[in-house]
Amino acid sequence: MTSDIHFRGPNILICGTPGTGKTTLSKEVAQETCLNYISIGDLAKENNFYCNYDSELQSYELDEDKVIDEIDDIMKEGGNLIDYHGCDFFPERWFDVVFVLRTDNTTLYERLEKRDYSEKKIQENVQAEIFQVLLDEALDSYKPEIVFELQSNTPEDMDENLNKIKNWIQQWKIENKS
Ligand code: DAT
Repeated sequence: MTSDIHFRGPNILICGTPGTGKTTLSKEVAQETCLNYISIGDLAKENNFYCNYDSELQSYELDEDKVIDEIDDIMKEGGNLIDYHGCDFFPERWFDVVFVLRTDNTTLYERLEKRDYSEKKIQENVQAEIFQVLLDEALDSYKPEIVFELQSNTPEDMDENLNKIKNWIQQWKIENKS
C-alpha cells in the first residue's frame, strides 16, 4: 500500500547525480503516462526559490521550504513525477516510489564535460556517483523497499527504465484500483 492516499495516481521521484539522465527519462515517462512532470530545478528557476549562490560549487542553494510550500497541495493529489538530483528534504509521505539513476564514471564524465561545468564541478559529481551518495541519501530518506536503482548508461538502458517505470505504474494502479 502507499504511504498516503493519492487520487490521481502515484507520485514518483526520479533522482540521481546530475548527468545520469533524470530529465530525459522523466520526460519520456511523462509523455507515455498521465503523470504530471515537475522539474524542481525549473520550478526553482521560474520562481527564484533560492537562498544563496555558492560560487565554489557554481550553483544556487535551493530554498527547500518554498519548494515544498509551492507544490505540497499538488503532491497530496498524486499523479506527479518529480525530477531532482537530491531527495532528502522532500516530505517522505510524498512518494510512492523512488528511482535512483546510476551511471558509470567514464560515461558520466563525458556527459558532464559537454555542459559548461568547471573541472572541479565535474570531478565532484563523478566522485559523488562513485561513492553512491544519492543512492544512500534515498535509502536513508525512504523505506528501502520503495527505492530502486536503475542503470542509465546506454539508450537501451533508457528504454528498459522507461518500461520498468511504466510497468510499476500499471501494478500500482491494480493494487490501488485507481
Ligand atoms: P540529468 O537530468 O540527470 O542531469 P539528462 O537527462 O540531462 O541528465 O542527461 C544528460 C545527457 O546524457 C543528455 O545528453 C542525455 C544523455 N543520456 C542520459 N541518459 C542516457 C542513457 N541512458 N543513454 C545514453 N545517453 C543518455
